[in-house]
Amino acid sequence: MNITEKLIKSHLVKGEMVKGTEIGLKIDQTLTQDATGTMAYLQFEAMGIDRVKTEKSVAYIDHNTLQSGFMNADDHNYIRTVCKKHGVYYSRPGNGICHQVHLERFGKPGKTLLGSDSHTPTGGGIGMLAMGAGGLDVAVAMGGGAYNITMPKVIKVNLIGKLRPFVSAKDVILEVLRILSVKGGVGSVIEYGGEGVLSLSVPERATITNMGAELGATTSVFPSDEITKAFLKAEGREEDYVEIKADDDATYDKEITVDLSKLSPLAAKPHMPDNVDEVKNIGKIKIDQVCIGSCTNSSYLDLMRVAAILKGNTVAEGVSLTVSPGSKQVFTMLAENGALADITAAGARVLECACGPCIGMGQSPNSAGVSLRTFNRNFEGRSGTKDGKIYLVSPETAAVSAITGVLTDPTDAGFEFPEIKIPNEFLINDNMVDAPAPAGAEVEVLRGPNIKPFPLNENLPDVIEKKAVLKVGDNITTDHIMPAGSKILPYRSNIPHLSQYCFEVCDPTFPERAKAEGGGFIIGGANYGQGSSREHAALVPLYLGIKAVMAISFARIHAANLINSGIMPLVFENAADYEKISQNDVLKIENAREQLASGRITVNNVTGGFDFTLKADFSEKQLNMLLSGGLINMMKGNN
Ligand code: MIC
Ligand code: SF4
Repeated sequence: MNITEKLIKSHLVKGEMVKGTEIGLKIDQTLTQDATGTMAYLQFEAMGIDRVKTEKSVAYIDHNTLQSGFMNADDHNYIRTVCKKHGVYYSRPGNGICHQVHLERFGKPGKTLLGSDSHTPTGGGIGMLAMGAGGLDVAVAMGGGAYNITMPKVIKVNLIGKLRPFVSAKDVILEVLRILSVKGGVGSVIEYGGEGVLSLSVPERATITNMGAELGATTSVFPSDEITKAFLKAEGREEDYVEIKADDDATYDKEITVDLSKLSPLAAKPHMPDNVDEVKNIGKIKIDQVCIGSCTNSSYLDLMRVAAILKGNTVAEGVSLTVSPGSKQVFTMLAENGALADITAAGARVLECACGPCIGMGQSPNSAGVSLRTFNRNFEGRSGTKDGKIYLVSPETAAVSAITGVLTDPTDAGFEFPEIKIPNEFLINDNMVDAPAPAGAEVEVLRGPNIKPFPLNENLPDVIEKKAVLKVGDNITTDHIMPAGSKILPYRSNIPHLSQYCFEVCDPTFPERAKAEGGGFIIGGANYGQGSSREHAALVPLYLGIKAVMAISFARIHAANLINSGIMPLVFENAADYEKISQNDVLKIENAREQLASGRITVNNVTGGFDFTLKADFSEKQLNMLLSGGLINMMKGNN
């Protein structure tokens, strides 16, 4: 067996390990963050379960840390108290980004982790089966329920050779994205192997599994080996180590080889993470901003290299450099060993340990500004500046370029390569993680006025005749559907307010039009809903009356979120039909319930005067959810 199969086998509670069929997995650990957590805990409360049933559940506060109003602080108080009551550990604001902290302090090889954030696969860096999901699925897992996925294919990335100085883990995942594209991982787990694995430390492996989310993969995983053991030991958790490796005769559905020694510094150009080219080929373009940090590249190793490059230099005139350490552990270690002083002396603007600019919480670039970021996503508008040009690069490329003022290949810029080792002991201080109250203790849950009830759907009607209120193209991200950023993110627990911004990047008139039409259908291209796990990209369309999304294909987490909300994700049987439908066409589905159950839906385009068919390939549970108008309705027994 390969690693993926071993991890699935040891957690299988439903179905059989037959590719393409639905399986249920036992979830050992969960994590939430504050932008998806409020909704997840409201849903957990709605289930009426007293205490979480997982081995460890942790709530992190890392996204909504700009507090320009009462909203975020209210949400944090709610999450803090609801966690205390129900058995969830609470990582306070300032303690760091969920994925970085979870890797350092809580993740365990061989365990499953479900997180209400798409970059949860970071845990694959230590041999976990770590997956992103919508908040409702995480709530179910906290209540002891299984998590359902399609039994994935396994793609092996065979790493050979060793990285050259100034070429790093970010360049590895950018190369994999260049080869496989943002759709290339759909339905698959990306498993890393080969002798090259041995030259990569845990933080480097975690950079790679983290950004595997951009491949659309179910998750990514590395073996758990001596390097994992050394990392856990340095975190004071050697007892959490177990070895996990693929059998010698393990088989894979596909194999690709990446020769680490042949890689050069790469960059993902605007506006997609797979729009990858060599830094050298892109040329020395003038830059306005450099942002170093995010759950992809904010480890001790990353920031020590950055500090060494910056030491004794000055950030170029006209360039703004920000550095956000991934965790309190990283931040404190940099402060204690003096590296922080090298960073600030060079002129960097040091931000708190949080997502920050990655999710548009401040630091939007200037108009048409060029920003180099060590993050994982460069979708249009995500930075907060619609015409901002975001390039995703390694910390080494970012730091060197911040000094030169132009995009610079760090391998031949005359800098000395900083040899940084993973320390034998990290600085351990969990004083910012609050333990839950004992079971049965009286805890008052605080709820601010920003927390509004979440919308519920109705049973699927038998006849639906509505307009195609919006038609969009390929690779629509959840950042298009439900943007984030500093103005909108504070309203994650207020769906009516959020709804005003739905599809703002594509068509700001959409919310008003959808409301005026009493809802309707969305027509999408390939890979609809890629990117984040935010279930708000389903809850808001539900609030606006969307009944189905008809697309050429869907991203995994978003499709699951739509089903959980009772919105049908339907796939064109003949992709060419996508072209034939125009925005505002009236579409009619008759016998919707019966057709849905049959797995195939014929739709009449009333305006165009033709029929077309859609695949409705759902498991029994998914079918029930759609008929009932979503998971919560199904649990309540509505049908
Ligand atoms: C992201 O990187 O897009 C986020 C913000 O972390 C999201 C979660 C969210 O929208 O709250 C994700 O990756 O799932
Ligand atoms: Fe936060 Fe960015 Fe990571 Fe999402 S991708 S969890 S916003 S740092």
